[in-house]
Amino acid sequence: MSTFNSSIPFPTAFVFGTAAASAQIEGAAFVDGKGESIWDHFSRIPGKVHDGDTLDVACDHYHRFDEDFALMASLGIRHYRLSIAWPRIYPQGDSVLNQAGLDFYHRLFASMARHGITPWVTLFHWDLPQALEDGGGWASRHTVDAFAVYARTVVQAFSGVVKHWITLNEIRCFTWLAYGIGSKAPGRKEGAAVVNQTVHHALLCHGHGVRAVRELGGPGALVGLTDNCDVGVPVTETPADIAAAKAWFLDRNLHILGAIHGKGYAQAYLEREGAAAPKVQAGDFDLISLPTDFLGLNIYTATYVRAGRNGQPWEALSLPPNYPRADSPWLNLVPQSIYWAPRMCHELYGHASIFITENGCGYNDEPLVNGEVLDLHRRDYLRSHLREVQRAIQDGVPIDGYFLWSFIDNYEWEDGYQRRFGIVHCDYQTLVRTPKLSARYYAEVMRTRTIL
Ligand code: GCO
Repeated sequence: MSTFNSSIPFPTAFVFGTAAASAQIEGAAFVDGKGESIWDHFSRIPGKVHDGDTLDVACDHYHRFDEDFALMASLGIRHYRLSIAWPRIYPQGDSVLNQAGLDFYHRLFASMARHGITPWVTLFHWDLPQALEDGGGWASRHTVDAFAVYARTVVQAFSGVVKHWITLNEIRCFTWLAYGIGSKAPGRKEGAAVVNQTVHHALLCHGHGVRAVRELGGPGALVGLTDNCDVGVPVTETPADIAAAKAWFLDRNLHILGAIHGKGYAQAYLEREGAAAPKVQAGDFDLISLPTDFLGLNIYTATYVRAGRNGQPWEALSLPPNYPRADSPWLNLVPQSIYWAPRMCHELYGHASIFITENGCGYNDEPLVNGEVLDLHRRDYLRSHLREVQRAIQDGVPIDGYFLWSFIDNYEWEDGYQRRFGIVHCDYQTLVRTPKLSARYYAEVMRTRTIL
């Protein structure tokens, strides 16, 4: 292992940015012809979302994007990852195009350009048109055909304006958590065969997204997937624990990362799933395994893994109840996650360009006191993770950028507005934005390209 020196600046070309997603910040849920999304629908079912919070207003970014980009620019944020709301473009999923939806994003990208901010655009960040869900949602192959139409429309409309495309955000969350566990919209609780099929359909959409960018994205357009892989961190950074964590990583990610890098599903995955394995049609993997330009990783947490005993290849450890975590119960604090996930992707799949497309932490109740939010916990999270990013770069892992989640407090899915991930505070009554201490801290890191 290298001796790591955190005072070395980040490379000049390293991209610092922030991220958010359409459904979580835009509001204007039924404005200018936008169709209902599965989250608009799900949030109205009693008991599904904390306090029954809806996406109707959110941060009202739809009407305030100019103000938001001015604030971003004032903080020195030059790159912003956003997503396009599919139901604004095709309110019913496919069929009828809503020009007002495209016009909105034209205005938004023009404002970003005026403020000197580069867009990184995710085609799908969970807000599926409800009309498609009514026809079977991600369990139906019709959704794949609809996505292909949507992706081509959007990429063509913004070619020349958008150069960085992300096909899908976190397949696990909108398939397994949404169709298996049921905690996310549409809240279905299906068996393994259906869930595996939703993943397969998502992988096909990823392929359609890549193809759309290649054919219609214009010169220099880049495309990749954003994945929230399961991350294994070796308990000790010794060859035995590293090998165990790597073997665990490979196994846990066979169905998504393994699939996009293969010519079919891995034998180990097919054997494990048996009769529940996805149904694959001829030619599917020609799409799924199309080469991409970068890999996006959303990294928040990890599982500790050590060398196995009694002939086992690994041992994944459970955490003690008082292990430190953010207020999101799943967000155990493991900064080494952001070192090991990119390193393993680089070593196992040969990625030459990796972007951290999300990293951040959620806490409740971050009150404004004398005009300030002293979110020192977030500053510490950010700093400890950036140190691991830098360590990875110094060890030769090709991490080319980092997007902090999130620019502003927003709708945290089933946790509603209770959980705040922003470096900018949003007062949901007045919609006033106030940069937190973490925003000032990050601004200085970006300005000096050094961990302070
Ligand atoms: C995700 C999504 C974001 C979340 C963020 C915090 O990772 O779940 O990409 O939309 O808001 O990650 O949970």
